[in-house]
Amino acid sequence: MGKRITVIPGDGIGKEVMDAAMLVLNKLDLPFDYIWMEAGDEAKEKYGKALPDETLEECKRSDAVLFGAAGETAADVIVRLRFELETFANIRPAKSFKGVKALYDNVDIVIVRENTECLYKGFEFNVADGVAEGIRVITRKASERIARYAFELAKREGRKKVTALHKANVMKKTCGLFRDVCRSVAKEYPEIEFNDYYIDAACMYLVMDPYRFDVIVTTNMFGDIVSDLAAGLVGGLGLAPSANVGEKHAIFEPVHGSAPDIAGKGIANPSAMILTACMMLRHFGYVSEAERVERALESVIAEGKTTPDLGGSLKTMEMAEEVAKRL
Ligand code: GGG
Repeated sequence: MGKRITVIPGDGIGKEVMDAAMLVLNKLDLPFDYIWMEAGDEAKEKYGKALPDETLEECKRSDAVLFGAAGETAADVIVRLRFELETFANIRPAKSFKGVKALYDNVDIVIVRENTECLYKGFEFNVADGVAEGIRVITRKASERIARYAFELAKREGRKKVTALHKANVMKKTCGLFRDVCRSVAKEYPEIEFNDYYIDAACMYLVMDPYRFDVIVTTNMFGDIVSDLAAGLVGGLGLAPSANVGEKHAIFEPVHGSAPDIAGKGIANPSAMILTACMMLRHFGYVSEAERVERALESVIAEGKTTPDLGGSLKTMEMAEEVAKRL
């Protein structure tokens, strides 16, 4: 069945990597209608709103959103979109690629980040001169939903272990609730090993011994931070895709932001965006198409035909063309 996909390139390198991913997607014979919409810093300049109403409406109408990056307006665009579309699970794989110089080989971790609450809810207030407060919201309902999602993902993907990350010794109420709910959901999945760590200790373990992790489940802000760390283990944000999934909607976005330091130079690594498009293909059941693109990208990377962040000398579109040529 045909799918309606809202494409939002956004800001900075978001536009560059989106063009690259579309070059690859257009090589496949897919029944997709792409509706290009605006959001982000530039949209705010133009329309006074980082997420214009027409863009939000189109996202709600679509079967999926393919998103590039937002700059300073990330909270008003991507974080808001996740709330509006109730995409409660943010899936962020960190996987090694042959030919990429990284701290470790054969890392294969999936981070399942709760996407609808925590400090990212945006409940922040200036309460007095020089005093700002933020409210951290953690609920049993959302914690149960994300914990169950993590275990179901582990089952579906044949993974063996789920690790919950929290800081329940300090944030006794919020993290305490999250940890307890994860422990209790774990009992429903005796076939899957479960443990939990404090987030700080987990960061050290990730750097020293990433092989002790398989599926990680954690709250919104910790998930954001730990997924950049995990991306760093396998070669950087240029290789880190993600999917935001809910009951009705899905948003696919690379983990990286708009990268103003390299925007406009044509050197952004398109891999994260291409892998993100593959997550969308899998979501719609186009598994063999996703595998074809992933194999093509893997061979391009293994041959060193990459952008400078991975040691190559290709431009963004040249790397995408290498992938497209192999399909
Ligand atoms: N750390 C990479 C980055 O800048 N990502 C964009 C961003 O901050 N997105 C907000 C989020 O993922 O919550």
